[in-house]
Amino acid sequence: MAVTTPRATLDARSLRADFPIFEQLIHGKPLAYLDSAVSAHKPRQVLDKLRDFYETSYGNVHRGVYALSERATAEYEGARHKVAEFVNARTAREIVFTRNATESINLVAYAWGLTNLGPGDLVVVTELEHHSNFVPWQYIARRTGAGFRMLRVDDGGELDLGDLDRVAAAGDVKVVACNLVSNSLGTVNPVDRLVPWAHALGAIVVVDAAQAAPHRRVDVQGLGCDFLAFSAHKMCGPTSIGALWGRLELLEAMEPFNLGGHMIRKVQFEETTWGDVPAKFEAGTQPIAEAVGFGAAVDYLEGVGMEAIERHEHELAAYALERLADVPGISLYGPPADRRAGIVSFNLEGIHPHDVAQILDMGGVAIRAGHHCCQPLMARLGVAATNRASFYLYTVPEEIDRLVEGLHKARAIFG
Ligand code: 7TS
Repeated sequence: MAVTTPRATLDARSLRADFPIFEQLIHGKPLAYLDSAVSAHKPRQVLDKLRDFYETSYGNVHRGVYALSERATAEYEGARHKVAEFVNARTAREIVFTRNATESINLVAYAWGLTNLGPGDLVVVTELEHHSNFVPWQYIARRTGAGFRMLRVDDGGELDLGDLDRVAAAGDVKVVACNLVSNSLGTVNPVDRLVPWAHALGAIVVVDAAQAAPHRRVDVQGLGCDFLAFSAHKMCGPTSIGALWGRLELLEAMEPFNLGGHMIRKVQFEETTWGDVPAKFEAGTQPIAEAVGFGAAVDYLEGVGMEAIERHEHELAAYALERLADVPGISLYGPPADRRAGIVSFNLEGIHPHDVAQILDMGGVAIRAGHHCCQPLMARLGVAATNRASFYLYTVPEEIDRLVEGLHKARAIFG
C-alpha cells in the first residue's frame, strides 16, 4: 500500500495543482470552491487511476478465470483492503462496498433493523443528523413498531449530553445513530461519550462518518462503534461508491439487503443460502472502477496525511469564523472553532441564503445555501435555511477573503 508517513502540515497551494478543476475560470474568475461538504473535487491521481484501470485491467470481478477478470478482481479487492486500513478495520471483510453513505445506512436500517427492532424498542438519532441518518431510522422504527427519539442539541449546535437520561427512560434503546461531524454546523460530536452509554444499554451505535472520513483520522476500533458509513465522492474519490464498515459478527448475523447474483452460496427452487460477508451484501455487478478509484483516493489522502488535513481545515475554520464575525448583520451558527471541523454556517440579516449564494457565484465563489438535508436541525435553530461554506485540503485563506468580500457586496445590493 502506498501510504507515506503523515506530515503535520500541508501546502494547499501546491496541492491545488493536482486538481484540474481549478484550471478554469468561473464567470471570468478563479474558482473559490467552498462546498466540499457536498462533494469534493478529484485529483489527477484518482482520474488517472480510473482511466488506467479501464484501459488496462477492466473486467467484471469474481466472475471469470481469465487474466483480465483476475486482474480486475485483484484491484477491486485491493481497494477494499485500502479502505479497511484507512478506518483501521480488523479485517477487509468488514468493508462492504455500497453506493454511498446513504445506502450504507439504509443497509443497516433494513438488514439489521427489520430483524432486531420491535414494539418497546427505541431508535435514537440526534437533532444534528443529515436526512440520510434520520429518515431511514424514522421509517424502520415505524415499520417495526419501535419508538423514535432525538437527542437534543443546545443553542450552540452541540449535543446536550444531559438529555441522555430522558431518552433512555423512554424505552429499550436498541440503536443510537449519530454523525461524527455535522454537515450543517461542523460540530464534532462526542461519539466517544455516546458509545459507552449506548453499549451499557445494549444498543448498537451507527456512526455516519460522511463528513469525518474525508477530513480527519477515523479509527473504528478506537471509536468502539458497531457500524460506520461514508462516501468516496466527499473524499476525492468517484461518485457512486461508498463503504459500510461493520463488526464482522454483526454482518455475519445479518440478513442480506439486496438480493441477486454473487451474494449467494447455493440457489435451489426450495431455498437459497447466502454467500460469505462481504459478498452477501454485494449483489449484482459492482461499481468496479469506482471502487478502484476509491482506493486511489485513499492513497492520495494518506499521502497528504489525515492529521495535516484536519489541522489545515481547523485553521481555515478559525480564520473564517474570525473574518465572518466582522460582517455586519451576520448570524453564525455552531460551536467555537476548537470544537468544529472545516464547515461554517451563517445567515445575513434580511437576505435569503439563495440570493447570497447567487451573488457569490458571480464572483466565482461556490457555497451551499439551503437546509443541507437537515430540516429537523433547521427547525431547532429556527431558520428555514443557512449559507454554508466548507473547506478541504485544497482550500486557501484567500478564498475565505473572497467569501467575505462577496458578503459585503450582497449587503450592498440587498441590504
Ligand atoms: N451524512 C452526512 C453527514 C452528509 O453530510 C451527507 C451528505 C450524507 C450523509 C449523505 O451522503 P451521500 O454521499 O450518501 O449523499 N451531505 C450533503 C451536504 O452536506 N449537502 O448535500 C449533501
